[in-house]
Amino acid sequence: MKKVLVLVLSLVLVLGLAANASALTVAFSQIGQESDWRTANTDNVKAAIEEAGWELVYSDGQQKQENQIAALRSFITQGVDYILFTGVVNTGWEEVLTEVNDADIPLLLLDRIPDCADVIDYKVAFGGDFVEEGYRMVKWAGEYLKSIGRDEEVNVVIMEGTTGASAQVDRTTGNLKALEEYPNMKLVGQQSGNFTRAEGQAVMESWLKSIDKIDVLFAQNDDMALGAIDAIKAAGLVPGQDIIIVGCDSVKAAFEAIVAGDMNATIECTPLYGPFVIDAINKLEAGEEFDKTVIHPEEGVYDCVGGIECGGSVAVTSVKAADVIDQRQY
Ligand code: GYE
Repeated sequence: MKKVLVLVLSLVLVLGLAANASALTVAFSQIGQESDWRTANTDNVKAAIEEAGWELVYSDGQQKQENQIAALRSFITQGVDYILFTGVVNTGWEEVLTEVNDADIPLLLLDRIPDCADVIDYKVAFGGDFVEEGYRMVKWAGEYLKSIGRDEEVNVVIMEGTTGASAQVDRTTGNLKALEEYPNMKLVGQQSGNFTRAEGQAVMESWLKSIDKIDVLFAQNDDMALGAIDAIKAAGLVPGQDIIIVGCDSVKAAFEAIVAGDMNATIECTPLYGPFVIDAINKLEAGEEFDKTVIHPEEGVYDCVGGIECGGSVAVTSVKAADVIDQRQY
């Protein structure tokens, strides 16, 4: 009887130790929930961590840098094993990320890479090629206009994301680079809609009052495009026809708008970072080497017609949204 008891207790102890060794605590400082892309990104990373059996400490920054700084400091106090970080803007992180380094907590940068990345220590940075995405937005419209025989001068507006976020800075760079190749596109408005539907709608409302004629809207994310569509309809115009609308992200709501004829195209930017995070942490745990900077190759462009060649550094031909809408999960 005594022997059995000793055996059972030893087993409990061994299992307990094993469980403890694998139970990592992973903290995630996320920007907020400003868009469908962000929601998909949060859900995907959270689910992957939970599936791996690790503990998640999640903090929603509600679009405020000071909230994110406070969250990072609290992660340090809690002594978490890993920190995942996406910064709402590019600047102002050096002090707190140095504190993370001093606490010896491995840092993984997701999505937006802060300006101080060259002076702080991080294990891996994973993001999209935002310049390429911005380039494709304009190139798609330029080639689409050509394909429907519209070679007259057109007025275009750029609705930018959160000012100072790498997705805004780089998509703007890509937008302007491609505009140089299409002299028939005249830039008549450029303003931030903060990556949200509500601000996208408000910016479009004010443009429709102050600009005589808008032919093309480049919205640096789909949520702003969807907000703008509401404003265009409210002004008695037909979105997708009177104003050609190109978004970015390729969320399901944009596919639906394209299928409904309200929007014309959206550029892919994947939010699905979960598998990458798990792989990176497993490799770090095993002491394996891997690439420090991973830029995700953006795959698709989805639109109302299909067959438009609109790649920049990588060739890509658009696919009709109606043909793939059922496969889109988010
Ligand atoms: O496009 C937008 C989100 O940083 C790539 O942020 C991300 C962008 C995405 O709010 O919808």
